[in-house]
Amino acid sequence: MKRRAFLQISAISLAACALPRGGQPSPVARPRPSRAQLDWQRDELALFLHFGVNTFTDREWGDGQESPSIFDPSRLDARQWTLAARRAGARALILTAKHHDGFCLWPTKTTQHSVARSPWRSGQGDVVREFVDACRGEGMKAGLYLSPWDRNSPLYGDSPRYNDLYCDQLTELLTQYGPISEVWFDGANGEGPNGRRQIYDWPRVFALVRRLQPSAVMFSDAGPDVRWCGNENGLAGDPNWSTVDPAVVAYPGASGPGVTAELLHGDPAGTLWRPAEVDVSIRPGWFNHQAEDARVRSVDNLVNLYFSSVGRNGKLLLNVPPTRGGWLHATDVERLTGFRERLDAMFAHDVASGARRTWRVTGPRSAELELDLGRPAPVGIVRLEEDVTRGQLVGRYTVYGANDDAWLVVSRGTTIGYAKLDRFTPLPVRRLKVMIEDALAAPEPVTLRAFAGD
Ligand code: FUL
Repeated sequence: MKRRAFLQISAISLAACALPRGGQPSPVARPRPSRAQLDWQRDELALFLHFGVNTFTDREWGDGQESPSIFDPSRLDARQWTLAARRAGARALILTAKHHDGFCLWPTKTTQHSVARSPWRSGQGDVVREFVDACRGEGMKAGLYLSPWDRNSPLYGDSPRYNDLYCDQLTELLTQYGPISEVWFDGANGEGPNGRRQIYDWPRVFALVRRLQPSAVMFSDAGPDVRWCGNENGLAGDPNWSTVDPAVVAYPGASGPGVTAELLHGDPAGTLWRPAEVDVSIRPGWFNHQAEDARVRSVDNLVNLYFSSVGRNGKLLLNVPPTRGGWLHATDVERLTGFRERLDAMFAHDVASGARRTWRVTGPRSAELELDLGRPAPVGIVRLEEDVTRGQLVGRYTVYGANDDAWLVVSRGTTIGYAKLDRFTPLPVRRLKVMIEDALAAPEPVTLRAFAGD
């Protein structure tokens, strides 16, 4: 278990500050996504870039004692990262500006433990700058990870002073590099050099990000905007509600009964919109290790990840770590390209696009959508969607297909939300029907797309 408990400063004040920009829903109003949450989810795929001193020491967690002199990528090429991201069909990238070892990839004024003390670009380089410039050049969104746990800082564990330093680092990152689309607060934590645990001031941190980058979403176990899905295996929950009860995961790193279930499944009665982000690596580790070059996920495996994340109402954050040279490994790039080609082929032709659609309300919490395709077509994948701008309602459904007469069950499911993908043995159908058997309230019309599958 990589995640360890953060200490909270005040769960109550955090819950208060964690309200979405849309405001607190009244008991009758359904939680709905903010503009930023909606845009974030519609991007479907973002690439994660773990890069830093661990890349050079071959470790996953540095201890903060690494010399900046080891950071020396021979041919760092952030354009190659963003081109690969484009080929993968991603619309955003997130870079580890600082991991737990405390080494800063930008020339910060807050510590000497940074690229400014490295031989790379004679100490004049700035990885964050090259990263955001490359993102903008390619029309991609840029996000940043700033580890709260800092194993280098002598102030870590001296809570007020470290909180000041952490906020200063955030301020640099969020004021000097233009729009930042996502700020990622990792959940790992440890003891400071003085033997005391750091008590984070989350309300202050969240308020600072909101003020400096009002359009950014913030990720952590406890949001406030998007939540961790509860595992690093690429699996969103089933069911997966985009709403949560903020009291169950009241602050980042919270542990206790129900936390994992809440992260995985959300809560249909939850009062806040906080959709799940599914972070997973293309390799066994988060950082690049040459020894893992033959263990890069296959195209099939990546496609499965898409189904178990985006296809379960989540957003996929796929980690592709740069090498010591400072570029993405050819194998990783080849898999990313193959992944997108496979998805593009799979979803190229919606056989239900011209279908006649009939929507029937069948009860206070049930309804059905029937599609007449006009002629038989092979179907092996269905993509269901709710209009999440109006919230999330569906809790149980069954999809049927019929060729001549009898309806056959092709898939059953729980939640739908932004997207639900079901795969089954392809069969020829002329009609399709989705029966919504249980919803939180009167169901709103859903969308059904159908594809042949492979
Ligand atoms: C974890 C960290 O400890 C890993 O190193 C990695 O950054 C992952 C995304 O989050 O909590």
